[in-house]
This record gives sequence, C-alpha cells and structure tokens, in this order.
Amino acid sequence: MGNSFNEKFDQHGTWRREFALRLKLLAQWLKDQDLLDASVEDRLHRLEAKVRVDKVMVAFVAEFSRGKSELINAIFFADYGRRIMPASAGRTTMCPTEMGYDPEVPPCLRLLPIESRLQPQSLMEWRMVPEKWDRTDLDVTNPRQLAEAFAKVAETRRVTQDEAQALGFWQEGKDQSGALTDAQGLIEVPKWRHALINIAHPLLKQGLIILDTPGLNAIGAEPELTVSLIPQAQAIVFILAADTGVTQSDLSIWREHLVEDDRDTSTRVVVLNKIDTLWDALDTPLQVQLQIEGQKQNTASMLGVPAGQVVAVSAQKGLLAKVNKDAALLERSCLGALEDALSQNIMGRRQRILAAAVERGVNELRGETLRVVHMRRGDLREQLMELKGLRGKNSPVIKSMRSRIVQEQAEFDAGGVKIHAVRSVHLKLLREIFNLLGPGSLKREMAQLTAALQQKGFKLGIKRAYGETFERLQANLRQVQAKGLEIHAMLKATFLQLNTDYGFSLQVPDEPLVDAYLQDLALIERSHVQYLSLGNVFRLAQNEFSERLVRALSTRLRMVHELALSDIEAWSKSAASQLDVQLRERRRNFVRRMEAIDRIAQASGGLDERIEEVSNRSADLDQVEIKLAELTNYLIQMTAPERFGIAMNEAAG
Ligand SMILES: Nc1nc2c(ncn2[C@@H]2O[C@H](COP(=O)(O)OP(=O)(O)OP(=O)(O)O)[C@@H](O)[C@H]2O)c(=O)[nH]1
Ligand SMILES: [Mg+2]
Repeated sequence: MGNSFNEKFDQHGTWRREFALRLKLLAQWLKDQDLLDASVEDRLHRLEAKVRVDKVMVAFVAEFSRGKSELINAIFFADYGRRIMPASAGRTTMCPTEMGYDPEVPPCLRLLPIESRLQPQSLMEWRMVPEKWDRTDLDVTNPRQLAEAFAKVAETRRVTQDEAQALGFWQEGKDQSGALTDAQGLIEVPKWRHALINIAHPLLKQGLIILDTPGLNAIGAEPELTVSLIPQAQAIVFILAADTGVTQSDLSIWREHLVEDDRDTSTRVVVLNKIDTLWDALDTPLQVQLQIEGQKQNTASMLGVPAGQVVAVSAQKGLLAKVNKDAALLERSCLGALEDALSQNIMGRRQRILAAAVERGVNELRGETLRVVHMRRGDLREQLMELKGLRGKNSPVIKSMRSRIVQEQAEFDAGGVKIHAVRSVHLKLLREIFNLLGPGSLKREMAQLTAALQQKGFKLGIKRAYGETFERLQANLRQVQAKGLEIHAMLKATFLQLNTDYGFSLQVPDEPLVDAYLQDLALIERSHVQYLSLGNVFRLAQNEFSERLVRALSTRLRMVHELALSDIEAWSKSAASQLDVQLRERRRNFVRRMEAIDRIAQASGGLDERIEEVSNRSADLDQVEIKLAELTNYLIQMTAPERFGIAMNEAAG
C-alpha cells in the first residue's frame, strides 16, 4: 500500500517522540547552565504541549447509508479482522461517535443518554462529568466484544410525540420526512446523544480523533455537531455512493456543513463510495473504468470541486480485501488512493502548520537565552577591565574602587523604584484584559442573545441578532488588542531606558495580536447563521432549543477567549521575566565584583589569578553559545519537511 495514512501517522508519532526527547535534553542543559528562567521554561512547556497535544480530528459526514462507518472500518480497523463499527443497510449509526485515546481513562465506550437534551448543559459540559455517561469497558484484544459494544451506537428508543418534541425531534405541522412513526404513533429516536470511544489504537494514540456521524439529514440532529464539532475538525471526509449518485439530500448536507464561502476546500476529501456496484461482469474493465470516471466528473461538477479531489473507492471490498489479505481486490477497491489523499491533505498540512509554529517557538527561545548570555559576557568584559586597571595599584586605589562599586550598586537599587512603578501599571492593564476576556462579560452577551432569539416572529432578524452580538465580541477583542499594545509601548520605552542606563539587553517580544481570534469569531458566527438559515430556524420557537444552542455557542466562545488570554499571558510573562533575569544577573555581578576586590585587598596579591578566572568564565560562555546554537539548530532542522520521514527511518534503523 506504500505510504498509507496509517504509516504516515505513525511517522508523525515517532517524530513527536524524538522532538519531545530533544526538548528535554535542551531543558536539562539550560538548567545546568543556569539559563532556565521562568519564561524560557514556560516556552519549553508550550512547545512541548504543542507537539504532544497535536490532535487531528477527521470527521466523516454524509447522508445515511453512504458507507461512513464501513469506510472507517476499512481504513482504521481492518487489523481486527472483522467489521468493528456497525455498518448495515438503512440507518445504522444513530449518534455521533468520537474515537480517540486518553491514557488517563481505561479502554471504554461511554454513551450519553438522549434524555440529557432535556437539560440545558452543552455537550462540552457533559464531557466534564463522565459519571453521567453509560460506560462499557472494552477488551481490546477481543474484536468480537468490541463489535458488540460498538453496536450500541445504533440503538434507538420509541417515544411518544410529546417526548420526541421535548427531545427536539418532532415538530407539529412541520415536514417530518426524517422521522419514523410506527403503527401506534410512536416515534423512533436515538437512544444516545453522543458516544465516546477510548481505545489505544496505534493511530488514536498518536492524536488522531475519528468522528463518525449519523446520516445528518435526520430531523433533530444535535446542533452542537453542526455548529461546533464539525467546524473544528481538521479534515472532513464527505461520502457519496455510486449506486445512488448525488441526491438532493446529499447536496443539502454538503451545502449545510461543508461549503464555507471563502475557505479553501482542500481539507475536504470527497469520496465516491460503493464503486463495486458498478463492477459489472458484462462490461469490460475499460467500460467500468469509464463509467466510474464519468461519475467522478459529474460529482465534482455538482459539488463545485476540482475533479481531482473526488476519490472513487469501495469501502466494503477494501475491508474484505484487507481482512482476507487479497492484494488484487485491495488494488481494485482503490482504498490506497483515498489513504494517500488523506495523508497528503491532512497530515502534510498539519505538519506544515506545526513545523512553522515549532520553528518560531525555538527561535524565540534561542533569542531570549542568547540575550542573557550576551549580558553575562558584557558584565565579564567590564569586570576584566576593572581588574586589569588594578594592576600595579596600591591599596588606597583598591579601596576607592570598592567604594565605587558600592555606589554603583546603590544607584542601581534606587532605579528599582522606577521599575516597580512600571510593573504596577503593567499589572493593572493585564487585569483589565482579564476582565474583558473573563466569563462575566461573555455571560451577559449570551443572555442577551438568548433573549433576542426567543422573541416571537423573529425569523428575519437572526442574522442581525448574531451580527450585533458578534460585533460587540469583536469590539471587545479589539479593546484587548489596544491594551496589549499599550503594555507593549510602555515596556518598549522602559526597556530602552534600562538598556542605556544599565547596559541591559532587554527586548520586548513582538506585540500580541488577536487577528487569529477575530477570525475564529467570524467562523463561529458563520456556522451558526448558516445552521439556522438552513431550515432549522423554526426550532427556535422552542425555548429549550435556543438555550441549548446558545450554550453550545458560549462554550466555544469561552475557548476562544481562554486561548487569547493565554497568549497574552505568555507574552507578558516573557517580557516580565526577561527583566527579572537581567536584574538578577546584574545583582550577582555586583556580588562577584565585590568578592574579587575584597580578595585582592586582603591578600594584596592573586590579581592575576582573578583575571584568569574571569577570562576563563568568558571562554566558557563561548562554549555555551556554540552549544546553544547546536541544540536549537537540531530542533529547527527537525521541522524541515523531509525530517518528518527521516525521524521514522532513524528510529527503525
Ligand atoms: N456494495 C457496497 N456496499 C457498501 C460499501 N460501503 C458500505 N456499504 C454498505 O452500505 C451499507 C451502509 O453502510 P454504513 O457504513 O452503515 O453507512 P453509514 O454512512 O455509516 O450510514 P449511517 O450510519 O446510517 O449514517 C452497509 O450495508 C454497508 O455494508 C461499498 O463500498 N460497496
Ligand atoms: Mg454509520
């Protein structure tokens, strides 16, 4: 199969382990050199976390019965030698099913009962209370037990119309095309709202999260799925079936969930599944091939994507071929082509983003450390001159030198008052930023939005209600930006002053920007408005629905705020700790100079030894600088595209 998705993902895992190890070595070395101050340590942690918590979510989205679950079986679970996720004719997967790996939790399947919809908490909040979920432990060595447990995601319940309505599945007088009513007038609804599968599958261990979804055209699909989960996936696999072609409901799912006006669609993989239904013994292979090509073209033009972006496969035959180790059938199923597309589009892209972030992080870390090294060097140079100046001088001169150092130190300490004043302004501004991004203001916004959405006869004003809320949220972020710039300008002036007064080498890190978060807001707004404008607006008539929707919104916004805040905190910490470090270095330097003078005065000899000692320390610093360049260069080289592959070969060899 060559460079399959699985292998590519494995390589990435190996790379991440090696990177983490290298970071550890760097941290240890910095510590040995007394260069590991709070902000450098913080940077190391952030880098480490970025590489470790590099989760990639791939969502499978399509109308029911197009083969989402079968495709997941074929790509990820064929090693179990059987079908693991339930896949059968008609509606099968009834609740969104998320597969991932968390080492803190034993292998298990957790199911959130559908009745949880009667309560206001968002899905995100339910995740925090695992005891409310129905839990089945999994025996990962037993494929049959796994399959039996996973069968639960297909479970349904029959409820009365009233219950269905309360749960958000039934609307009097509305088009009920998605609902199934039996002879007693009962309605079939999913038994579970959401499923979380935790297993130590090799890919999941590397940070892959797979999201299988039910046929989304079902009435009453979880809004959070549409407005939160799917938009956050790094990649979406959209599936059509060759035997049905592109139907109206396929198209509406594509439009509702997958087209985002200005964003590039390269993270969307379109799959034309079930090509085996076109394999006809009466046609020549060439005829079959032409037919498949024709359908691919047609699909591409219907969806408005380049034809190259449509991959034709047979999930079922691919799974069968893998289980039976039938190479010819596997080839014919074209599953390999899909795996390639996934690894190139998703992993390649993901790695490029990660590499850029890592490179930036390492460079900053090196710059910050180098500044301390330079300062040490400058201090040593001065001390050396001072000592050399004492050559052949008598004790009164030495005494006066001593009092000069004492005076210098006193002046330096007096400067501390100014620094203190700057610090308190810095903290005050930071507190204001905390308030702007804190939970209080968000809560008020959300209450206002809920009230607006619940107004009667509202329909036409949705865009406006969201528009006004998001305008305020954006203005809020811009205010945060302004305060960040204010801190930046203040620190810049102060640092400049300190650099001239005391020969420091302080440099304010680049100002924190909120642009990315403004973009996140725009994206969130769009997904909500789009969701409501596509036939879901009537559901707002139910107060519980709008409350749930706003809660989902609020959890997502909180995440954006928290990220923005942690960016600013890290930035501010890095500036503050630079100052701390240089102040500390300078104080130490005073102590050293005094010691040297005192020793010379007492023994009235040993001057040459002192001079040699200082020169040696200076030479040591040369070594430190060389080693720092070496260690950080290694990390940066690890982010070169070809290194992602090399790391794997080295580990294997
Ligand atoms: N002939 C053929 N059948 C397939 C293929 N892939 C899936 N199927 C069948 O199509 C049916 C539906 O597949 P599922 O994987 O359950 O479809 P799904 O998209 O997950 O459907 P829901 O869970 O209901 O949303 C099953 O009977 C599969 O065996 C394929 O490549 N060829
Ligand atoms: Mg399914």
